[in-house]
Formats: sequence, structure tokens, C-alpha cells
Amino acid sequence: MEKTYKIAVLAGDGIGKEVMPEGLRVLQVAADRFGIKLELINFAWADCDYYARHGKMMPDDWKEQLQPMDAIFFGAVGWPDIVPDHVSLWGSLLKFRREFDQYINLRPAQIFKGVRSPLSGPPDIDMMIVRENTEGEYSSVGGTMYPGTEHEIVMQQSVFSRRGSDRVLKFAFELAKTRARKHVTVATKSNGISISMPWWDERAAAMAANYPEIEWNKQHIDILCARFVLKPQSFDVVVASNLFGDILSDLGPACAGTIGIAPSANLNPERKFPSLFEPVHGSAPDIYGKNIANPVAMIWSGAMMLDFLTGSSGAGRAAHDAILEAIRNVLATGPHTPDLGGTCSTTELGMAIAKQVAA
Ligand code: GGG
Repeated sequence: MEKTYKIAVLAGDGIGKEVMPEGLRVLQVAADRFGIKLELINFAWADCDYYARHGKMMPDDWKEQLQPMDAIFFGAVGWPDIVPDHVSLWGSLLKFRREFDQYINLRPAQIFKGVRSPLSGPPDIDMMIVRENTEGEYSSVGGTMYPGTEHEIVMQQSVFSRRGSDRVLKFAFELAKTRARKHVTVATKSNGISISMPWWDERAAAMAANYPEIEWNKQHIDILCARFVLKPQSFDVVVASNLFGDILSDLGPACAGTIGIAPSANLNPERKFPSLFEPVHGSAPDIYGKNIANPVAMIWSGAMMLDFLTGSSGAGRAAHDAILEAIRNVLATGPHTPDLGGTCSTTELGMAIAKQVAA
């Protein structure tokens, strides 16, 4: 019997609630067209409203509830008027990444016709940022001494494990093998961060030795950011630690015109746990409630989910490609949301893409 994929739907906070219906609209249209069976299951938690009622972001048995799912479709998290951002993030999204061992955060950045890049050119941007997703600077290891006194001390460690570094580097080199340019850039800062980063460089060199067909280099994060702006077309696959990858994956799409279109896949490649698909952007409280958020990142994340669920073959790959084609067409002609210089609503843009996918 044909498999029905169980998808946990968590809209989260702010514009997550507005872009999610458009993500689901396009997901369902694509699934119907390509004969993929989905069961969409809503969970009314992992958001700050739940926190306001329960004093926590999620029920205690969240893991048992989500483990049977094939994937998690997530909107955005954060509503700082109710919950400090680090509390909401560590109480939901970062818990998923850690406890479901979603150690790869895959974040494409591409230039599309009709989307004006702030860079001159327009540059030809087509890169995949591979962000380490479970350790590094997001260690949560540290503490405070003498709190509230003039001698207050705050410390936080970065954590780089051999397993964690090797597996993300391997993923990046394997990914480069599948791409035309076959190039990997390793983000580092080994001139300044004198213990973990020289070691990270050594792990990268050891991994690269297994891939003689892949060209690679390492670049310090500061000049790498400058080159994202000055020469973004020179990047293919970029692999980075958790924090560096987070920064690069906002900068890359911003150079391509807007982070409103940037999707991400938080992957457990072994499929022992469900993987999570979400826009790169956050909850954007400043524009929530106006129905003007760009839904493309959510819609594209759905395309990545269909592709991953079906092992990048057959119907899932076809559905992914059809969604990308529809995004490409609609971005080229409009309608456009305000971040793209237009005046259309979140709903109108979602409906325009859904119509193209159905065609
Ligand atoms: N949809 C992504 C989201 O809600 N992001 C909030 C955020 O600040 N994330 C930080 C991170 O990904 O490290």
C-alpha cells in the first residue's frame, strides 16, 4: 500500500501563523498533483501563547508525540513581549534540533528573476549553506559567577566534537559531488579562535582528502562575509559552524534580495528522528497581523520536505521541482509582497504559486 506521510504542523509565533497556511496550501496542491499522500496533524504548542498559558513552550511528552511523525513543518518562534527569545528558542526549535539529532541545517540561497538584489550586477547567486546544527557556539554550556555584583562573570563554551564536525563536513563534500561546480568553502576563524578553529580546519583538510574531485578552500568568517557581498557568485557549497552558518544563511539570501524567500531543512539524514523544515526567517513581530509577510520561504521549505521524504526520487523530486518552477515564475512576473517592492498580501502570493503548481 502507498505510504501516507505524517506531517506535524507547528505554525509557531508571529508571521509563522500567516505564512503557514500558504505553505500548506501549496504543499497540498503539489501532493495531490503528484500522488503523494499526506496526513497533516496540527499541534497547538511550541509557541509563546502556549508558554503564556503553561509556563513552558511544549508539553512534557512532546518527543513522544512527534517521534511517530515523518517530518515537522515549522513556522517561526519568538514573541519577546511574552517570553525572552533565548527561552522560547531553547524551549522549542533548539530542543527539536538537539533531541532529534537534526545535525544538518541546509539553507539554499539563489537569485531569482524579478527579485532585486541590493548588490550591483545582478550577481549570479546559487549557493548551499550547510550549517552545523547541534553544537558549536550553541552549546548551552557555561555559567555565571557573582551574579548581580560588580565582579559578575559570565562564561559560555563552544563545543566542537570530532563526530559533530566530521559528519557536517562529510555532508558538505557529498553535497558538492552532486553539484555542477563541485566546490566547498569552509568557514573558519582559526587566526583568532586559537583552539577549536585550527582543529576544525584540520578536520576539514582530513575530510577533503577523501574527495580529490572537489575543489575546496577555507576562508575566515570576516572576509567570507565581505566576499558574500562583493563576489557571491564565487560560492557553491559553504559549510560552517552553528553560529557562523546562522549568520551566513541570513546574509546569503539578503544578498539575493530578501530573506523572505530563504528556506531551510533541519535534517537527521539517517531518518532515525523526524527532520524539520522551516523558513530561515523568524516571527517578525513588527509586521505580524498585516498579512504582508512573504510566504515563499515557507512554501520552498515544503518543497524541500517533499523531496527529502521521498528520498529525492520520483514523485517527491517532481513535486519539489514543480514548486520551485512556480516560485520562479511568480517571482518573475509578480504579484510581489512589500519586501519585494510590491503591494500584494501573503495570501495572494501563496494563491498565485498554488495556481501555478496545480496547472
Ligand atoms: N523559522 C526560524 C525561526 O523561527 N528562527 C528563529 C531564530 O531566531 N532562530 C535562530 C537559529 O536558527 O539559530
